[in-house]
Amino acid sequence: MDNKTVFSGIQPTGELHVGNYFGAVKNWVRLQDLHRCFFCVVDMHSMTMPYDVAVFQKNTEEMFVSLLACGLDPKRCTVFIQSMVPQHAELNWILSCVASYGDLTRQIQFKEKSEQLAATVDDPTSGGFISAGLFNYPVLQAADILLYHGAYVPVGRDQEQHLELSRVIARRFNKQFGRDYFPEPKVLSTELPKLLSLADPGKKMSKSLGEKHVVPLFGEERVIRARVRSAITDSGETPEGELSPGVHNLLGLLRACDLGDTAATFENQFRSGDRKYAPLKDAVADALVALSSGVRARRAEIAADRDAIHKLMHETADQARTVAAQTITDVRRLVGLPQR
Ligand code: AQP
Repeated sequence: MDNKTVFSGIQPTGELHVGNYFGAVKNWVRLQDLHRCFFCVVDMHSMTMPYDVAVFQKNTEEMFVSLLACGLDPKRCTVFIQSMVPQHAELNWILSCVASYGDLTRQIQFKEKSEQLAATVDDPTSGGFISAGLFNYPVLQAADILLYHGAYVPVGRDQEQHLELSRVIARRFNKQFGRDYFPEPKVLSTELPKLLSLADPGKKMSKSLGEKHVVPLFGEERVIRARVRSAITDSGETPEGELSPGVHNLLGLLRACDLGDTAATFENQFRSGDRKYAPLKDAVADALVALSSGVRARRAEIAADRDAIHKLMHETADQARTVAAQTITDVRRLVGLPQR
């Protein structure tokens, strides 16, 4: 274990899908023995899109439990809920005054999500409303990371642009306030940094695309098998000797499930023109069902003791708050705010 800090977060916008798992969470489990790690359920980030209060509260707790079920161990890392550590919001404001408006306007996620919201103008609930919070999202993300002096941030490819902005913000803060106070955080990628939707391999697997586009990590066996069986494998345009994006995606899933030899055998068959889609889909479905049944059993065990979960949520937030409070004391001094 070295003294570098790892920070990463996940939104409680719904159930964990295998893209989240292979793009981020699997790496978190590995890293907890290598570095000082903070992993966070970023509930304040989820407030940037329209939501239902009761569902949101339930999802936040469920995401906390799901991360424990995936193998995050509170004895080896700090796994906590963002809004229970108020220093995230405080540093967010201070860094909002360091981040550039122009940089924020160039963030692809803001463009995509605001377009998505603008298209809901006829929806009586959302009415096309786009919050300032959605625009400011990457600043809060920079605050999350820098509050713990995060040096490494294990995320999927979709977050790389935000991470670059966190680096710019850290650099500008250091320059403006005359010290190398914050490290410039670096991305740590997994072997599967961008899992594509099985239903549309032209797009990233993403909850907001709709149910059929995701394979839920804790899904029931029949759901997982049905989603894999209906995966788009070939549009009939793949030249001899090449792999279609759908097949490439399924092979990536096999490799991520530690079945590299099986993936290599299928790859050779496909490249030689022997394109048998059903056995490939069966192999992927079997691997995902095996993964899912293990974490499902573990989640059920943890979820059975709600009092223990609530106690743990408070204990881990206390640990995070101790570190965060020290950073805020330093930052307030550096930027010229009075000490409390
Ligand atoms: N398809 C993916 N492949 C690899 N990594 C992915 N991640 C997300 N999708 C993929 C990574 O998962 C972590 C948590 O991401 P998040 O909290 O931003 O999750 P999300 O935004 O809820 O994921 P979705 O499904 O894409 O949601 P929507 O549709 O709401 O945006 C991050 O490290 C992310 O990179």
